[in-house]
Amino acid sequence: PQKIYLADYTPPAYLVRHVELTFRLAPKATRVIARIQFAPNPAAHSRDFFLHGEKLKLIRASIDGTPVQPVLVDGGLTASVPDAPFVWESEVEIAPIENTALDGLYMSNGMYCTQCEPEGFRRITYYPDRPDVMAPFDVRIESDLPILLSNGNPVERGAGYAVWHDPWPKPSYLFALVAGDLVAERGAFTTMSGKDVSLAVWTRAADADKASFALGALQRSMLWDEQAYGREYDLDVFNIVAVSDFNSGAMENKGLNIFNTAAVLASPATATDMDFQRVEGVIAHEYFHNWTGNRITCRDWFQLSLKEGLTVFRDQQFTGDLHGHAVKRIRDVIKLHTRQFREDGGPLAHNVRPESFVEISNFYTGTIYEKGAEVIRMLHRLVGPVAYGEALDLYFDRLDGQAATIEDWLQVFQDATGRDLTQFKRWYQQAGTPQVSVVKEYADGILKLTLRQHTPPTPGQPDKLPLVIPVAIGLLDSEGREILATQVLEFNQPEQCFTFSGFDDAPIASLLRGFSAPVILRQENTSEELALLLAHDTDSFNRWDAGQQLARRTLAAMVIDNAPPSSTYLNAMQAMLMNEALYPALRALILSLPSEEDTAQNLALAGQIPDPDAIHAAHEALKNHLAEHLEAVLPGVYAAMQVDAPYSPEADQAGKRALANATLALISRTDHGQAAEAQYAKADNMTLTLGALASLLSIGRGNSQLAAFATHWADDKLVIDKWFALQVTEAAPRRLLNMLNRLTALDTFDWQNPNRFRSVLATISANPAGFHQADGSVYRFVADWLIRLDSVNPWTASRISAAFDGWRRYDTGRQALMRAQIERIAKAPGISREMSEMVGRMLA
Ligand code: B3K
Ligand code: ZN
Repeated sequence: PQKIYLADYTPPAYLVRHVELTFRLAPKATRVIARIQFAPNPAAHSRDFFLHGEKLKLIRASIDGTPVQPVLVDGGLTASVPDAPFVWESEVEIAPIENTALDGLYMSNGMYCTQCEPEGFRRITYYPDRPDVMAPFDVRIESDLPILLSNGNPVERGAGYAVWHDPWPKPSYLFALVAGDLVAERGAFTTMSGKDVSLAVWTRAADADKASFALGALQRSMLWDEQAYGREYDLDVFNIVAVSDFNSGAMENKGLNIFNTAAVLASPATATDMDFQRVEGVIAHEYFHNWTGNRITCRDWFQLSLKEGLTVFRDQQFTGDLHGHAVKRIRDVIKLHTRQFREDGGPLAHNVRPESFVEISNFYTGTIYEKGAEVIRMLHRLVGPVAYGEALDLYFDRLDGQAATIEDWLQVFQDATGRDLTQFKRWYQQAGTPQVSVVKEYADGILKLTLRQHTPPTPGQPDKLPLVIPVAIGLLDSEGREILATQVLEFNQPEQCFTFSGFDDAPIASLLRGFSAPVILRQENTSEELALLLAHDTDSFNRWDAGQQLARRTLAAMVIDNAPPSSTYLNAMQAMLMNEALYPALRALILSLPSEEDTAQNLALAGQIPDPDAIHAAHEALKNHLAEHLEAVLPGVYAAMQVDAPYSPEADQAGKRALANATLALISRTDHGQAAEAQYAKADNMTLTLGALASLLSIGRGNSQLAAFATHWADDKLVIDKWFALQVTEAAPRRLLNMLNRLTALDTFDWQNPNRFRSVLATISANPAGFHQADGSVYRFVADWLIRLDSVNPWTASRISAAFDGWRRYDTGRQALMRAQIERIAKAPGISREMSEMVGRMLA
């Protein structure tokens, strides 16, 4: 397959001044009539006229009203056109009902909907389907379905048709259309300049009771973006539609966001606290794209992080502002560690701004999203919030209505702050997670920290240059009192010393506070120092991190040396758990062990070959030790976390439930599930129900509850997704294959639905010891299903294939077994371009 290079970018030959689309909807034969005003682009290097098009049946085409016979070529068409503005008209036929890839215009449960990002619009009509071609759209939808929606503002509604007008020039990837039998949860928002906006969240009638939270989240997002970024909404309406067949979480189409039901529907009975928070976060994220993504878009797909990194950073700020920054930061860093660090350390590592790709759809990754957000967070920290705000104002002023690049983004920061960002830019150009080692020396009242940075080689990038790494640091005395408040060291050399003076005693350094840079910090702290940081650091993030480091150490020693768990760790956990000054959500996070994936990464970093069985055994053993060590105190903490008030997803209550569930998981290890059974029986919300069920399954019980749960929720797909996923995560590793075979044989395993497929297949990596069964049986199972799904839905299949990206980390036996499966996928007949790029990179 053909690779595309950033360096080969050329401006479009023709610009589009206006687009008019008419849709005559029919499941098997939808007609799309496009009338497009083209004009030669003065900045273009060529006059070649090329329109993308895939899986389209061309009925007719004309230029300035004269019928033409375009030349159909691979991936589109060409035609000879005037060297002056002209009108292109075409009519094509497509079959939404046959579109199982869920890319372009497709049908899901009787409803038409679209997904165009990144390159789905070319499956709707012939068009220059690239983000730097922006145009206003007028859309007419003809259908007897009751609800007909598109981008922009409604213009006209008559029997069997609706007309929409989107005045804001947009790239084709932001086009959207929905037609179906839907009901609305309606609301309103008055913008800061006094404009009234009608809001609606559209669902199937059966889900009407699960839309009000999303509507509120939208209103909170609109207000926050005005207050925090001065960004006002720019249309008369804002529509959100829930669809159950959807490849990703949601899509920011202008004025018409389309959401996976999983990222928009929520009610206390069916959604967990984490689901509520996810819904709010995704609603915010998509809404924030209206400015960072839509008004200012990407010049080309290499710049994807320009909109995604920034918008993730914005949604992180939003959630932090609303519900507390420390907990949000910890959760984000956990995700970064498990998803992005793993990617960055393996064959799929790539730059935040890639320089080449075969299929851009393979780059909706932790690196583009989460590392991209980390890079902006570092910039924010380096320049400070005030300068950041000025730079963003300049960004919106200067680039509104344009398709921009990472260079444009960095330039506004240079212009607003006078700072030279040449070295900082390497964060966009260099893959891999930097490792920072710290040597501390103390003498005569002076603390000297020597920092060294090193980024390991990644595919195609053997040598790395030093990065600008903001290291937030504070110092504590031996009693745990803060003697130096947070300051930021700018660490930009391969090796650099920083000194601090005026101490009576050796201070304890709290480094990388708030996780100030996406690096792996290697420091030789004693366990006592970590325990002190855990107990006293003023930085909540580093308290959590100190607990994780203690856990990592004890887990590593348990795996490698069969050591008993460290009593420092167990005692520190007890003290922490009993500390009522620490809010429950934080205690729950500190009490939770790092994931088995984290332990595997950690061992690999230490030069060990991770043994998934030994890692699993150590995690189980440590949980059992914790359960015994804390046996006397757990019930008291658990009891104190019971909430009497009616359910609310707010942080206070959610934090209590998080700690209730975390303590329940440990209590279940010594009480044979009694407390969990009781919690299950009386729970009136999904958080406690699922927490109880997870506890029961993790100790090999809960079968009757599981059966009752399935019956009770049989009609709710999202809840049944949880039922599938929970059994996969909690299965004993040796029983996983049986479980997988059983689950995928059920009638309810509707494998063409991405959520259902993921609930089983993408959840397997949350059970690493199960996935890595030494006989390779689960590898084979996953590969079989990936090959099967790839033939109908390459996007979702190729995402999940990343489950194999760690294959080189393991013993030669497992390596060979995994490699064999990756090769089998590569050779499977008819494999998609998406999948073939993924497996190719993994084998390279
Ligand atoms: N921009 C979309 C990504 C859709 C990818 C689909 N192939 C969602 C988001 O990041 O907001
Ligand atoms: Zn996004």
